[in-house]
Amino acid sequence: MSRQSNNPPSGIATRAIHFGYDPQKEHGALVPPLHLTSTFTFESVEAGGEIFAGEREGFIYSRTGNPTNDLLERRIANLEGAEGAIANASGMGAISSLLWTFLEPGDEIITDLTLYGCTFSLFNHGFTRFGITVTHIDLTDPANLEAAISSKTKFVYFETPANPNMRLVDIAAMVRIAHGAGARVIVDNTYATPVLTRPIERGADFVVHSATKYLGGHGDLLAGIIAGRMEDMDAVRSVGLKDMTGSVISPFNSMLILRGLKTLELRMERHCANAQKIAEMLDAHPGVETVYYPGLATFSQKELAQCQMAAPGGMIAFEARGGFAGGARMMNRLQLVQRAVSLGDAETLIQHPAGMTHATYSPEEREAHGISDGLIRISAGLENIDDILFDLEQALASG
Ligand code: 4LM
Repeated sequence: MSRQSNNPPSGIATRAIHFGYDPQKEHGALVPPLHLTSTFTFESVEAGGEIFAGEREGFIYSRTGNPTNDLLERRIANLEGAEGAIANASGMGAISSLLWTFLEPGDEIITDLTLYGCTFSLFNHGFTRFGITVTHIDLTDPANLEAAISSKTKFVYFETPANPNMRLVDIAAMVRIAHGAGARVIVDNTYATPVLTRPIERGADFVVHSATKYLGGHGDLLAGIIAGRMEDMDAVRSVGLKDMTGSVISPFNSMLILRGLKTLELRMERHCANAQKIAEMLDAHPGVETVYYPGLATFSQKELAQCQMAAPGGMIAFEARGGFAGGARMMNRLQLVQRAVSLGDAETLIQHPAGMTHATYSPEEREAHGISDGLIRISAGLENIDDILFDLEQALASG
């Protein structure tokens, strides 16, 4: 790699590998050390008091900060183009820590029709018990937000692409309308990752992630991320995370995510290439009714995908002929593709949202929120594409 010495590294893979770590400050260790400690010692009572009071730099206890977690947070903030980030024990922990910090009785959250099942449950079965209004509208049309937003709206919250049906939401349009009405925008960027979409660069106030998925990338941990402005991150760390959820990440998992990030861009390239081929095969297959993938010419929001995503992503949704029964028969015949929830792993995964990840919706809610009973979701893995296609085709062929 040749570059001028006064030109800082700017590529996303380079930053995912190097940002925020100087080996010379850690005995020359190429790989950052893992600080597996719950608490930190103070050189004196006075020094401890000063660190607690924020008058002196230093770590106190790993619920409020840990050097390994801190490196992960700074690195992900850098990749997202955010001032700061906070790592959490899970994606649900991140969403809860963020929202519990700011929501008050009487506030409204406006959100899209489609959300991951447990986020839907947190909003509709959790927050609504505490005097918070959750309004679901179709955010794929910005005019709907324009019509619904009011002075009570504190947050506009959405996933893009949405789990599981791949609806896209125009981040810049949401930001323009929300900010005009004094509301702030939270984007769940789990499906896209900062390699494909950087919501904060499009004006969003917060990004959340299930880092369990592509960021970790190996299916061996649970984690979540919140990214945004530093003053908001300070508030979340000292209120929502520290006192309300306590959903702090283990430094061990931070280390695994730091390792995963080194290959994030490479992995996304392969996830996207494999997903494109899978989507094209399904689209042409007589055993398949409809395929939802932003890289297909038939995708209804293809233009938005091209403007907002660097590539169409690694997730696909489809409906098999014969509805749920047809889909289930096909899924049960798979040999290589694994029947499992979660996504973003090396292994290609397949699951049935209505019965699994989105079983938190009632059947009526699923119908109203665009999650059909026959929908099947694939997370394209990193295997050789011919092997994935062979397995899917043999499972579809038997009818
Ligand atoms: C799944 N998803 O879909 P933790 N945001 C999005 C998600 O997809 C998820 C979370 C948050 C799945 C889990 C079983 C868009 C999770 C929640 O699972 O708490 O890390 O993230 O298969």
